[in-house]
Amino acid sequence: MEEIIKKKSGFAVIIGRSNAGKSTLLNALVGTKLAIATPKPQTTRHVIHGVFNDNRGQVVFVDTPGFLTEKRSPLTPKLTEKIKQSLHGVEVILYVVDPSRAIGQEEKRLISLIRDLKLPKLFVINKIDMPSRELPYLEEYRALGASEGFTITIGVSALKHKHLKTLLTTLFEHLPEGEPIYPPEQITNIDQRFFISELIREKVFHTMGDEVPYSVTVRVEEMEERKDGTLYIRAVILTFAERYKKMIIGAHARKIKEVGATVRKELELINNRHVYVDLTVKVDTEWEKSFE
Ligand SMILES: Nc1nc2c(ncn2[C@@H]2O[C@H](COP(=O)(O)OP(=O)(O)OP(=O)(O)O)[C@@H](O)[C@H]2O)c(=O)[nH]1
Ligand SMILES: [Mg+2]
Repeated sequence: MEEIIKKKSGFAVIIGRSNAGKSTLLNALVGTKLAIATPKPQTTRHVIHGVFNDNRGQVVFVDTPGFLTEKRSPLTPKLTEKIKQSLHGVEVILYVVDPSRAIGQEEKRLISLIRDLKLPKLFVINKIDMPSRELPYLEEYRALGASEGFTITIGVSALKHKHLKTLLTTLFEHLPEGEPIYPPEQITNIDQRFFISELIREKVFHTMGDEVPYSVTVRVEEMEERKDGTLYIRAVILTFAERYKKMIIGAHARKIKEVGATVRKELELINNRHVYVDLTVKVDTEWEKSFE
């Protein structure tokens, strides 16, 4: 009789301070861009699932907002709540750290959030592709991982896809046997409209650099497939002050055109069809309060 090898499955939540590279890691592990990544803190605002399948089974990676103690906006407590909720019902914790930054209170508070959870906890030191002179805290992080009772410490580069296979192997070792959670053809919980609004937000950050506030949100108001096959998208970028609106639009609408063009190019590559992106910028002081 043929031996039946039981497959494994489970949720692996990715947590860490803002900017540690969690979303970059999710995308790299799943092999598709699902979550946007920018140098801005608190880029991720929603819990995003990314599914990995192979003959060993299925891992559902859960990307979470970055942990930030500094209260920058009404969003911070809401995002912290999302992080806490995302820790329920998971099988493994991937705790991601950035060794180019000092450990600090924030790290300690985040670790204390997971200290009592009886789960395998992988201490993932990201960004090891950076030159060693830019990683002065590497040894301190290794010591932290060891002293805090993490199951194992792994150094990776999400950006350069280094040691991700090792990470996956370790993960599967710590997952229970089980049936897949998502059907094989589905790789995420997010829909196209949400992804497009996130992509626009990412390009706003990339185009603006440091001058734009991180407090920008995007609403896709119309998404339609035209008869000629073109995907037509109309979206509004919301920000909270007139001066930021001006900045996002730019002189002679240069900035906003650049955002539109990069979004269009990326969507055309993904969808393999013509895309038309119509963007406007509006001032809305209230959106953060109604954020859920
Ligand atoms: N050099 C290097 N940079 C990385 C790596 N992973 C992520 N980054 C960069 O770090 C920045 C933050 O990456 P994100 O993936 O957005 O980080 P995050 O933890 O999801 O951030 P939040 O969603 O704000 O919490 C981006 O500029 C990434 O390009 C890595 O392995 N090496
Ligand atoms: Mg993120």
